[in-house]
Amino acid sequence: MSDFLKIGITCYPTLGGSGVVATELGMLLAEKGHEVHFITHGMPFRLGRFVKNIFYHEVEVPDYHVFRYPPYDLALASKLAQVAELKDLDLLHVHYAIPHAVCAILAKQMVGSKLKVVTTLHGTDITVLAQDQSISNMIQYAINDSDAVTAVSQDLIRETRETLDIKRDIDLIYNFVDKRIYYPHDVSELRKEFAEPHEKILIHISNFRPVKRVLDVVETFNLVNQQVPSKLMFVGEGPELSKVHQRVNELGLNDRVIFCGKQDDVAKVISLADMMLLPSEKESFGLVALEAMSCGVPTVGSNAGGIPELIVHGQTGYLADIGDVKAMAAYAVKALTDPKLYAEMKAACLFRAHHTFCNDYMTYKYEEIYYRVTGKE
Ligand code: U5P
Repeated sequence: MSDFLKIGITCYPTLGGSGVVATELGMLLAEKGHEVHFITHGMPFRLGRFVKNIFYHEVEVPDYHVFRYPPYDLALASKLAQVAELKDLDLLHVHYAIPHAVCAILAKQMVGSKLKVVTTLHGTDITVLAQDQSISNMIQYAINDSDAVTAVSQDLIRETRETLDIKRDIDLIYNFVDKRIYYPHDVSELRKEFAEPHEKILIHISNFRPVKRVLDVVETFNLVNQQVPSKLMFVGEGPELSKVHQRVNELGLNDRVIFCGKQDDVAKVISLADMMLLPSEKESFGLVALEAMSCGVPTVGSNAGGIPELIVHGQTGYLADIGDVKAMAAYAVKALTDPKLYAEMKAACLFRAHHTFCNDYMTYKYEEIYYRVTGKE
């Protein structure tokens, strides 16, 4: 592979696994010499710094009084076509079918078929939107008419095929983390601010939406704390946060639970912890569990969606049925009270994250798809 490509990337720029992975992929592709154009409605979270080969084009949405709803989708399609022509892009890699793949297909129709469209499915557009009859035919069209489609877990591919009438191949490319950022940071001094030496630290990071089952995190922690003195760190914000505050209060755990709010330097925060809790009801991949794994922190999670593809039960963490907080707590206690087992799990986490979910390999897999659809070499 030698030709450098000109790649447009569109993602949701705010917090969330898809935007994080899209941004990291763009940065890795730019480092390899490709020209990467982010075309989004806001600066992607984590893009911030100036990097050679990376360009940012903001989508501005017209807001004339005649529009009852400002036409973001059309503004995006128009911008994608403009940037594709101006910069002679080879392809658009869009994260999420709705609306991004639809907009990219429209842009391709405006620019000409030389422009290719690669769509990555991250979950919500299948697990939530595709169930909605008012929009499912559009998602199906976007998937069937992209030049290539990837999904972040085998489970998501299965669900996509079960939910929609899909006639094409879908490539599996797991999410990844940059191992130069996600590794066990030395936080021994900082840790003293949060926990006594004999205490363990459990952590949960999410957008606190109902699917994350954040109250299960509290219940699991409560059971663990009764056997192993511990602290719980919550990172992120979202709709269920107030319920968490209330439950923590009811259980008298205020001095044991730390609400960190949204954080940027997640690798450092995770390195403070001994165990990640991810009891989600639905999770197409579970990026925070991989981030934890890459920092040498095992996860106790639910047996939902793509989580079992990520966590090897008994080796890099434990899996329990959705809502089974007793089992989750028992697994956490088992690992936290057996230093030999814990050390083995930590080593297994680092090995699996840095080999199976290696950023170099996943970037290479995306490049392979780009070369396949463009016919370049
Ligand atoms: N995230 C942050 N800061 C926060 C909360 C979440 O950086 O305060 C990141 C996680 O580290 C992860 C993504 O990369 O957002 C959420 O992934 P997911 O839950 O959508 O899989």
